[in-house]
Amino acid sequence: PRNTALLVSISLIFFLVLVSGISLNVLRRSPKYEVQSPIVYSIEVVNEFPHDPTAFIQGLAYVENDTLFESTGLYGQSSVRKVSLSTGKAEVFHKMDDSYFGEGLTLLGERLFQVTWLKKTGFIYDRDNLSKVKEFTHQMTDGWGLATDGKVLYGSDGTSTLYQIDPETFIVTNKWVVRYQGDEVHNLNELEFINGEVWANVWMTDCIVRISIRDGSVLGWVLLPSLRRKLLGEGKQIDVLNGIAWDSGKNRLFVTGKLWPKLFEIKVQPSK
Ligand code: DDQ
Ligand code: CA
Repeated sequence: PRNTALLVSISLIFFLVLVSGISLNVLRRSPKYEVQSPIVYSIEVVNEFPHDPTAFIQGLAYVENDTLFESTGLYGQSSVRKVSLSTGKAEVFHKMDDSYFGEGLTLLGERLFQVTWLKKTGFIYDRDNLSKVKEFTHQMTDGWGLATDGKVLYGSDGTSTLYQIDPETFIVTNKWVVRYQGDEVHNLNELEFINGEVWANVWMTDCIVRISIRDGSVLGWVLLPSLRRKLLGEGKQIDVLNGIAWDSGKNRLFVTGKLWPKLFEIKVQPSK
């Protein structure tokens, strides 16, 4: 009986050592944050278009026929515009009420959706004449960026959260905290839905972050410092990079910024 007790205790200790060894190993192999290896992309300018240097761009969307929709900010100067790509001129112009600061804008079906800074009020416009059709209230903490996959809306509010929003009820149907190697990516601003990903300008940086809507993880960083530098080098009085638009028909990517006299068509490639 003494031998049996000894044998049982020895096997028990052996078993415990084995189990803890295995679990330690497992722990070591699964760190708290999955180590991601997002790709860094650089850009190449393939086309330059003239752009209104007085437009404080807060929302940008491409639709079809070389036509863009733009939302501009600043109190007293906020607007929604239907703009010709080649001339940069507004073909249709809607001046917003002076108490609103225009922000993200996107076209879903026949309706243009826009959010506004420091207010939870958004607007829906007719895509042809830009007349106001409706007002809505959203559930984000603020209105910054807006995009769509053709079914639902995606929104940002300057935090690290990306929201999925029902375009009929404006209820938040999903949300993700955007993280890069465990750290939150704050200041998510103008958005664009591109091939299943959401791309976001990070406010006050020359970076666009590519976000997975599977889990909010960062799929890549697009670095664009060359654009703002080029314009500053030309002595232009400009603000930050802001505005991404995707032409899904011709796979063209457009970017511009606040008070930028140009809109660029760019290609992105993994940087070496
Ligand atoms: N947001 O784009 C980050 C959401 C808002 C930016 C608001 C910047 C106001 C600047 C006012 C400058 C006056 C020339
Ligand atoms: Ca956009």
